[in-house]
Amino acid sequence: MNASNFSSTDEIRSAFSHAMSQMYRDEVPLYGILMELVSEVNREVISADPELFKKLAQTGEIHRLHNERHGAIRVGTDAELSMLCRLFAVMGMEPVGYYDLAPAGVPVHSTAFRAIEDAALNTCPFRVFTSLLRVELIDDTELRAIAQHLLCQRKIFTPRALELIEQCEAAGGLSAADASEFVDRALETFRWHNIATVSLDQYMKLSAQHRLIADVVAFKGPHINHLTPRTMDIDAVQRGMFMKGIVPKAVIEGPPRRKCPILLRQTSFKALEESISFVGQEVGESGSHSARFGEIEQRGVALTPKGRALYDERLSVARNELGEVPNEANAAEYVRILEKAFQAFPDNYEEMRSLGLAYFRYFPAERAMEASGNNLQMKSLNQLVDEGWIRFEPIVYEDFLPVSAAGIFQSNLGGDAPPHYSANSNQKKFHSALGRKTLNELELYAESQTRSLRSCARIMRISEASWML
Ligand code: OOG
Ligand code: NI
Repeated sequence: MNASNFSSTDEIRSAFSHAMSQMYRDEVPLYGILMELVSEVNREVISADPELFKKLAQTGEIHRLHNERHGAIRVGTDAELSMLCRLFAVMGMEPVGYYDLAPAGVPVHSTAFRAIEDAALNTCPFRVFTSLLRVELIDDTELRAIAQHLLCQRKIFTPRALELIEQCEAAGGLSAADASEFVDRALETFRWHNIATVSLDQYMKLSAQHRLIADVVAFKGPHINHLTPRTMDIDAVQRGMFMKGIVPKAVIEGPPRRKCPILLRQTSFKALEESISFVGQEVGESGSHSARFGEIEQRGVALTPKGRALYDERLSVARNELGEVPNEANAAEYVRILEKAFQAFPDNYEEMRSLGLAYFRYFPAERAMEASGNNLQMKSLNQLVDEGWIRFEPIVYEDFLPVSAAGIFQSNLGGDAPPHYSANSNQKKFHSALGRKTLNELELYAESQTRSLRSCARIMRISEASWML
């Protein structure tokens, strides 16, 4: 079989994302209700803004608005993580970014599997936030040994999915029929099981260490714990959840509401309490576990290291002023403090661009057609933009934020104050578990920006300008 007979990785990823969405809606009906709310809000925002409608229609995004943007899973061993890496590679998803959540009291480190090419992201931006439990952070040695034993024994992949991964790696792709079978068999890994692999007593002990440890160790596999559609107005969805009787987390994570959105804002409804049968229980007896929730996201422009440092600084100014973790009781106060702290972050694209705070994609403007008669060679990029030769658009942030991710974890793991882990961040260990290095997200945005500048220069016949390097 030659490459042209293979399904494209974009096709496989789209099919997988649809199958996952269908499975999750069937399993968690409340998530279906959230999806309806998100669609309603998106429809309202778009019908009130004809310009936005035109833009979404032009880029084709209008058809993809209702597709989920991300999901999340948690695994327990290096072998599970490295096999997941190979499974996601079949769908054109690579590990991007390294997130250490231990400083925020969550005993995991994580990456996001996602497509990296602009065109692939446009076709299907689906990504999976994937966390590896840091078993070494279980301080009770006996419990740690039990956890390790349980994790080493379980088999989270179906034999057929494993065969198809190998076949894909050897041949360089999968036929349409094999791809469809792969999606079907790969999906099984992420299914919910309402039967635990431990007794209620063991579950309680694991849970007392950290609820997340119980969520990873006590089950057959890494059930998908949430899916996240994109909304055009996250504040409206947050309000709407109250009206529909869905309980949202206390605050929206990330930056405050702005005219020019930056990075990522997220909120979720709280995880459901679900009935579970534990090992050794009599028929009719059961306990419960909460893990699964629904989340929504709104994305803005990707920030440069300088912009990101300013974001981190403003966020910590706000958190320090609040003096405690944002919660139900201080939510309104937190929003006020956050907005005040972010007044020092410019809220227009031109300023963010000229100050080097964010990444942009550059295009030759209409005027560029007259470029050859003009001496553009000596002009700076700012001059070319100011004089209308080149225009620019924000590059959307495709990744995650560790403080926000920790907030999402915490609000779904229940009430207790987060524990303090003194363990160091350990990216090297994560890479060795993964079987490869994670890609640096900042480099990906910078490359995208540079590619767009080079193409402007080519079209406008400018050579060796410092701004295209
Ligand atoms: C992942 C939480 C992080 C996000 O959107 O930041 C996350 C988890 O709960 O497993 O999904
Ligand atoms: Ni999420």
